[in-house]
Amino acid sequence: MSVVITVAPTGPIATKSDNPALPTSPEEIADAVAGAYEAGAAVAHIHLRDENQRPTADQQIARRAVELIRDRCPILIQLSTGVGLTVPFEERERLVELRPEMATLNPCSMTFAGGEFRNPPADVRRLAARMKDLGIKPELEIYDTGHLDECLRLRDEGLLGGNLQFSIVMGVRGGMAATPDNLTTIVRRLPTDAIWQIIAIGRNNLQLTSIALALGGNARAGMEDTLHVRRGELATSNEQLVRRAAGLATALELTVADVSAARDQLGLTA
Ligand code: KMH
Ligand code: ZN
Repeated sequence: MSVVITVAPTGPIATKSDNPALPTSPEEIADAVAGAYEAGAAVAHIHLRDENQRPTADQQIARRAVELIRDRCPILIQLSTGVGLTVPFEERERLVELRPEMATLNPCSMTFAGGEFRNPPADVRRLAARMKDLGIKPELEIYDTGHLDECLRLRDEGLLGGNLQFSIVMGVRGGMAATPDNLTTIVRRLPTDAIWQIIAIGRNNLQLTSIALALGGNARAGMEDTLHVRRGELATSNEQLVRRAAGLATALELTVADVSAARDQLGLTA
């Protein structure tokens, strides 16, 4: 099976003062995604920002970004319904009405860096049901072992179907630390037909991504997860970070999935 690389070009937290190459406008995001697609990304995980770089679920901004990306390349679009810590769930969930191929589903509330990431059980269930109605593939973001159990509960309640797709998120303050031990513990507990990728935030990004690839996982790359291409050196583009992840896969003699292979692996209908 080939490795699906997801580019996460923006995220909800960093600003251009952290890295001037961070794309924040719909035009910059579409440019970054097109470059990442050329470098091997098959999926784009998208957060939007307003004109002050604040995270937003504004439908017009989101629609513009989606249209610009679709004009540039055939990459699969995964909208973040996490959006940002300050945006109410009721605004976040409306992003799925734009009918992306995929969208994130965060199963549990948690401390997130210095803030609170609110995902109340009833809201999560409403969003999961809507995504199921619309045929949007959920990207299940699990930051701890209990989050996996909650996803399995959602599946047992009939709110998730098909082969589940997990993002194992490590290195967020409030979630599990980015260690090999935590990664293997979670991977061992996944359903046998699950698809998974590593999201390794911060300084252990490269090491944990390498381990995940060797264990059979997919990879995420981009400035949402790390602003640096190596210690002390800021990344100059998302494309550069995707090339780095593709290079890791190639060094491990793994094939990088194109969009059609990614569709097959993720169980998306054409
Ligand atoms: N918005 C962050 C708090 C997602 O994309 O769904 C978490 C996040 C998850 O980025
Ligand atoms: Zn995100």
